[in-house]
Amino acid sequence: MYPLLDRLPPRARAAGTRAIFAAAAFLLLNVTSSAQAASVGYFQDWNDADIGVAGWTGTVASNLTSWQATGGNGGGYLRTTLAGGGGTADVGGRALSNVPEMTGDFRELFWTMQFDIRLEGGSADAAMLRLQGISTGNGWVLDLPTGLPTSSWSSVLISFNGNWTESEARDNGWMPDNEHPVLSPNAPASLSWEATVENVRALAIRISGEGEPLTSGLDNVRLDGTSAPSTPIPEPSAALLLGLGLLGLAGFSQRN
Ligand SMILES: [Ca+2]
Repeated sequence: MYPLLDRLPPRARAAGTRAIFAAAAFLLLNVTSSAQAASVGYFQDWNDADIGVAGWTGTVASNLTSWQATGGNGGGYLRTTLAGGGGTADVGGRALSNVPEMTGDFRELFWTMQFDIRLEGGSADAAMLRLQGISTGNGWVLDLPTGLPTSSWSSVLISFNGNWTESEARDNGWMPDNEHPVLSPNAPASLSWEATVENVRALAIRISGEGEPLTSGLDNVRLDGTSAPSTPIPEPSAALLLGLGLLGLAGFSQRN
């Protein structure tokens, strides 16, 4: 059935079989590597002893972050307090220059962000995820899908695509600061979506509300970026079939 191999002397036939195995392995390896996605990841649970705020701070002097060793959704957590009441409090805010996984060029990747959040003092009228553009600090916000945090921990999962156009971002609930009902009174004109994701300065989880002090907790923050679904992935089926076929041929030859 495989006349070329069958006509060879036994040693040459064995060498040919080994070569077929090597070719098949090479093809299969290439299929595996081409299917692997580029990715970045960040996780913080504030559980390590004395980890502190781990690079997260507020955005104004009266907006304080502190590490709490217990009371989180497992172990420690990050507490943010806005002294002075009223106004707004950012959890996380601008400290993210110390968290390189949350800054820089967000294009070309599909992002998921997860975190646990709760309100500990005051009353919140809005909670949002904010992408801050690098040139002005302005950016785009998304109201949190679970609504306002409560005294118990709420888990939030947000997905967004760095390849979105501005209209696609709007279709998915994002809006520039200066169009958000809570932020707009103090927000100058915002960057475009494209300019924001091109060079992100910080990811902020922001709670706005009233009461003194407005206090919130944050735990188990996870941000993952993987190859965006809209990015074409090399079609592996041809190489995969060829590799599997060669493996079958080599196995048949060995049995014979
Ligand atoms: Ca924790």
